[in-house]
Amino acid sequence: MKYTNRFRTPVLALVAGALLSTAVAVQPASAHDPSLRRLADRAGVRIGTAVDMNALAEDRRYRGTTAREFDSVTAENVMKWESVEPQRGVYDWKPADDLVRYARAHGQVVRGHTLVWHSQLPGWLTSGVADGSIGSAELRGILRNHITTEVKRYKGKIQQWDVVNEVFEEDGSLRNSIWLQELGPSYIADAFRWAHAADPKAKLFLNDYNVEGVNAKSTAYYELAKRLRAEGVPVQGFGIQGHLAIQYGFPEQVAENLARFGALGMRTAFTEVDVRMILPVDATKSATQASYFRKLLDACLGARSCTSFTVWGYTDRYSWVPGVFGGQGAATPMDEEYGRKPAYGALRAGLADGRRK
Ligand code: 9MR
Repeated sequence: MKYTNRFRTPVLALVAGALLSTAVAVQPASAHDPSLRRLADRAGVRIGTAVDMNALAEDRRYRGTTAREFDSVTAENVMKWESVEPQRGVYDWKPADDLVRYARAHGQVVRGHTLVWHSQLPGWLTSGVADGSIGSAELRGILRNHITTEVKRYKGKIQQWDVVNEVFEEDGSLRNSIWLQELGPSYIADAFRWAHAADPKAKLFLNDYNVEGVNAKSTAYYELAKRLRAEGVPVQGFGIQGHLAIQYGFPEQVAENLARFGALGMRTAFTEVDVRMILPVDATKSATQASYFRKLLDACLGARSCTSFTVWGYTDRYSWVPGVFGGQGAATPMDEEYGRKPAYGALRAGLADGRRK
């Protein structure tokens, strides 16, 4: 599929704005409104979204809005191992290639997600480890090959890679994944070294949830990053997913957390922000949600280390939340009809206010 930018000329933008405003919008879109990406550009930060490749193929509004509003994209699923190598040695790069092409056509950078994770692994790999047909030495070679092959394929086209994802438990102990069990803790440093060898210019990130504020888990990342960097391991960034829920309250000490990673000389990024709630939506919950988006964005804009702010989907039409958390949802800045919620307005206002000096 060939993707074109429908919003390049003012005339086309007017038509697109009219199309968008026919939706049941909480706040109608106007072609004269500056997009999030334009405001982000002025503020000196990337504004990103996870992209659902099925939606991108099938939904014209989704394609247009993704291009209009964002200057960074992350593959929600199609760069994960089970997607790119569903059978051993049999690769399917098509949807990931499509995203990279779409990004290029629309002047967007790409965040790569993700190389080493305990989840969404291909069945051939997990069953091979479970039945003992893949031993530890072979598994290490398989991991090395996976990282090298994928990172090389997109060399020069991925700005930041989430190299290892979700490797700590809430108490700060290493997650008991097949990687830890089979390879021991050194798999983390190895993964960064292999990724760096494959694309020396890509910025390489650790990435996790529940690490917005200062807590046992984020402190475990801080100590790990400090140690790895002291050992010369190429770890350049800390990705904070930002999956929040209004019923649990806003995390504490977010600014302090960003600052300590910045002090290590690292970049930081919010990589998967969404703010869910117990349904149904009401005005109070929407306002709280908006304030959470704004506070995370302000934390990013207040930290020199924070170079990008990515939402994990921008419309409730395609959000992962209701499928995983029963009775919860409405977690993104636009409703299912692309109507702009207060959360969208909060992002816009935050970006318009720009960086705090
Ligand atoms: O949004 C993703 C969803 O479509 C997948 O089914 C799910 C599989 O585990 O992964 C979701 O994305 C996750 C991301 O890759 C890592 N952090 C948590 C995200 C939400 O579960």
